[in-house]
Amino acid sequence: MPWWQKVCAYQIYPRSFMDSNGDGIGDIPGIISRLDYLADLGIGMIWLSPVYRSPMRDNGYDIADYRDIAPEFGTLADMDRLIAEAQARRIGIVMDLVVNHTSDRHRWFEAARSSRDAPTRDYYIWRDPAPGGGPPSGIQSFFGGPAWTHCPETDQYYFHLFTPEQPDLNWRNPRLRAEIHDMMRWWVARGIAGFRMDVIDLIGKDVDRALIAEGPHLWTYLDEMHREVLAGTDLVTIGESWHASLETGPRYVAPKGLLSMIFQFNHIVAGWGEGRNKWAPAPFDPRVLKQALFAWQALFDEEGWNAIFLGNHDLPRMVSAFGDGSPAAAKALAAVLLTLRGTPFIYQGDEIGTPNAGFGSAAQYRDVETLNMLADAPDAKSGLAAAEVGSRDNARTPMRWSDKGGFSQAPPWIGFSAATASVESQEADSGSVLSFYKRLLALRNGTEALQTGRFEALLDDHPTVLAFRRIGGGQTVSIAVNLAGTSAELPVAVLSGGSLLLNTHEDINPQCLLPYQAVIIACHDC
Ligand code: ISL
Ligand code: CA
Repeated sequence: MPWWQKVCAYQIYPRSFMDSNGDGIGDIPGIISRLDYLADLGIGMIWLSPVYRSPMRDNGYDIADYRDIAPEFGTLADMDRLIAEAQARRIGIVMDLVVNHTSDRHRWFEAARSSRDAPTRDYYIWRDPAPGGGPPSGIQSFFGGPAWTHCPETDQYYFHLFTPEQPDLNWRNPRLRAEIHDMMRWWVARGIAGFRMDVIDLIGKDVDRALIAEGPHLWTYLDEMHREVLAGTDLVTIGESWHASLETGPRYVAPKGLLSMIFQFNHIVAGWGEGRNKWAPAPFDPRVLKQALFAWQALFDEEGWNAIFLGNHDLPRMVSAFGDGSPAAAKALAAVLLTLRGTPFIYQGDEIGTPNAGFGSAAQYRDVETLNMLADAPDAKSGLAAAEVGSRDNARTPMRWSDKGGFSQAPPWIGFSAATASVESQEADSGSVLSFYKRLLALRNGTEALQTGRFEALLDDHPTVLAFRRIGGGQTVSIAVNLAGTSAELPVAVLSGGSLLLNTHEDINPQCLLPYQAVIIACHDC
C-alpha cells in the first residue's frame, strides 16, 4: 500500500492559520510553530494552499512566480525549513499546483501582453475581437463576467476562466508544458511529498469549440506530466475536478488513470439542490449526502482510491453545511470523514468545530467571488444572506488558538467565526471536538480495516443514518452515524455482535442512535 493511503491529511490555508510576526496575516514560520500540534493530532500529510509570490487577487491562486514565496508568508528558506521540520515529524508537504492560469503579473504574461512577438505570447490564449468588435465568444468566467479581456497593446483578447488578473495558460504549447514540468521537478527536489492540482480538469480545454472542463487534451497532458515528473516516484497527486462524474472518475485515478486520487464534488453539489446554486442551497438532507458519498465508495472499492473531504477553503464550513453548527454535529461529521475508504482531508479549524463566519455585515467579506456576487445582488439584504451561506470566506476565518484569539498580535486580515471554543480550551476538555478528533485519528492510524479495508454499505435507505462496514487486515469494523438533531431508530443487527471502539455519547442503545451520535465497533459476530 502506498504511504498516502494510510495517512490522514490536513489542509492549511496559510493566510488564516498562524501569524508569527504580528501583521495580521498567517505565515510559514507560524505554520512551523504549530507543527507539534498537527503531529499530536495524528496527521501525516499537509496540503498547503498556495504560498507562492502573488498579488493576492485570489489569495495566492494567482501566482506571479512559481519559484518564490510571497513576502507576507516568508521566504524560500522558511519553506525549506517547513519541509524539513514536517519531515522530521513524518508529515509530508503537498504543494498546491496552480497551472491552469498564472497571475497577470507573472513575467510570462507581462511580456506576452506587450507584443504579439513576445517569446511567451503563445503561453496564453489570445484571439481577435469578434467580427464587428467585442469578445471572441460568449464564454463566461466562473467569478462572473466574460472570460475574455481586451488588451489594447496588441488589440487582442486573452482568455481567463477566473478573474481578469488570472490569465489562462495555453497548454497546447509544448514549451509551456515543459516549463511546468521543470518547475514541478524543482519543487520535488526541495523535498515535497506531492501536489494538489488546482482545477486540473480545465487544462485540456478547447476554447474555440467551447469545450472547457475535461476537454479533449486533458488525458494526454496528464499522461505526459506523469512521464516527465511523477513516474517512478512515491509522490502523491490529488487532482481537483469539479466536473468528474462516476463515468469519468476512473480516468483520472490509478490504476486506469495517472493520479493518486481526486477531489470530486458530487456530494457537495448534490446538496445544493435542483438549482445547483451554492448561494441558496437546499436544506441539508443526509440521504443526499450519503448517496453521493456511497456511490464513489462503490466506484473505487476494488481499484482506485478516493480523497474524502466535507469542506475546504472554497466551501462553507462542514458543520454548518451538513449540520447545525454544534459541537455534536462536528463530531458526527468527523466520524464519517475519518472512516470512509480513502484519504481523509481535515480542513483547518474543522477539528475544533468552527462554524460559518456569521459576519452579519457585507463589509467583513474579502473574497473576490463574494465581492462580485454582492455587487450584482438585487439588493443588499439578499446579497448578505447569500454570502452568509455560500461565501468562501466562511472557511477562511482565522484559527482560534486561544480564548483571546491567539492567531495574531494584530487585528487579523479577516474576522473570526463566532462561537468556537479555542484549541487551548478544547485541549483541556476530554469531551471537546478536538479531543474526539484525536481519539478518532488514533483509532484510524492504528486500525488497518479503517485505513485500507474494503467498504460495504449498510442501511442504504435510512433517512438520517450513515452506516457501513470496513473490512481488512482480518478485521471488520462497523460504523453508524446519525447526521440529524433527532434520534434515529436502527435495525438491531447494525451495532450488535461487537466490541465498542468509539462512541460520541456515554451510552449505546443498539436500536436507537441519539441526535448526532456516532458509534464505531469492532465486529466479532456481525
Ligand atoms: O469555489 C468555487 C465555487 O464557489 C469554484 O468556482 C472555485 O473557484 C473552483 O472550485 C476552483 O477552485 C480552485 O481554483 C480557483 C481558486 O479561486 C480556488 O480557491 C481554488 O481552490 C482558481 O485558482
Ligand atoms: Ca504574518
